[in-house]
Amino acid sequence: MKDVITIGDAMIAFSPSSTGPLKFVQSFERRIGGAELNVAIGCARLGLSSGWISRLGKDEFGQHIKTFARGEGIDTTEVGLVEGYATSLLFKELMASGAGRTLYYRKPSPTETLTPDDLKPDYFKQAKILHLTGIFPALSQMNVEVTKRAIKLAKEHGVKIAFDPNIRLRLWSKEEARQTLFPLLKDVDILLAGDDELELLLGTSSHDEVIKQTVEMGIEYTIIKRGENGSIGHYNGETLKANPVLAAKVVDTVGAGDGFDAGFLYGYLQGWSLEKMLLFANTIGSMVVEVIGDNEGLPYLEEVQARLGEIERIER
Ligand code: KDG
Repeated sequence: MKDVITIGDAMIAFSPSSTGPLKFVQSFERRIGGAELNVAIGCARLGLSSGWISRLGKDEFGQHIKTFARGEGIDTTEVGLVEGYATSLLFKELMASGAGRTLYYRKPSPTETLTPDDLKPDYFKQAKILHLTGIFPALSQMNVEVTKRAIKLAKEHGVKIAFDPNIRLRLWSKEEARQTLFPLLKDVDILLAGDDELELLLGTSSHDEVIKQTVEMGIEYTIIKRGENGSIGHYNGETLKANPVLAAKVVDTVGAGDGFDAGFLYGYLQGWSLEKMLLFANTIGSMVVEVIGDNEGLPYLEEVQARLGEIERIER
C-alpha cells in the first residue's frame, strides 16, 4: 500500500552562483526541481510511503534524478527513462533586489511520452491519495489526457484526489490554464491552492465565495495557502484561519507550497483535526523557505516535531 502517489515532470534546476541577468552568469549550482516530485520527497521524509509516476530523458540528468528520488525512498518503478528526449531543465535568475525569474527548457518534456494506457490500475488500487498539480497538464495535451485517466482510476479505486493548481504562466496562458483545470475540480477531494490561483480558476478573490463554490462542487477540503499570511481551511461546514508560522529567515520561497502540501497530506492520513493539519503544514512551509533549493528544506518528521516543540532537539 502506498500513502501518496504523484504524476509529474522533474528537472535539473540550475541556480546562479551570482545575481544579475542570466546572460552574464558564469556558474550555476545543479539541483533538482519538480513540484510533484517535491511533494513525494516531502511525504517520504515525513515517513509516508510515496510513489512517483514520470518520464525522464535517458541521459545523465535523467539517471541522476531517478537515483536521487530512489535515494529519498520514493518508489520509482513507474519512472521511465526515454530515449531521444532530454531531461527537462530550469534556470533561475536572481536579481540583487531579491526578484527572480524562472526559465524553463521543458517543452518537449519527456513526460509527454506517457499515455493514458501507461497508467497501471494496480498502482492506483494500492494508493490512498493521488496528488496532482496543474504543472503536468500544462506541458502537453497528452498530459491532460493522462491526468484525466489518473483521476478516473483514482475514482474507480476509492483513492482520494489532492490537487494543487500550481499555475505556471510561463508554461501556458491564464485562459488555457482555466479551461483545462477548472473541469478537473469537480473530482478533487483536497484542494490546496493559493489566492491568485483560486481567483484565476473561480473568478473571485472572496474567500467566502471560493468556499461556497468549492463546497458546491463537492470538494471535501478547501485549503487556501497564503504564505506569510498563514492559511485558511474549510472542511465539513467549518472554516478555520490559521496564523502564519514565521520563518527565522527567508532565503528561498520555492518549494514552500509543496512542503505545505506534503504536511497537509501527512496530517490528513493521520486523521488530524483541520487546525492541527494547518499548523503542521504551515510549519513545514516556513521551514522550507529557510533553506536554498526546491526540496532541500523539506523537513523530516522529527525536525517538524522539534520545531513545534513536541520533542526536544539535542544540538550537541
Ligand atoms: O513548486 C516548486 C516547483 O515550481 C519547482 O520545483 C519547479 O516544478 C517546478 C516548476 O514547474 O516550476
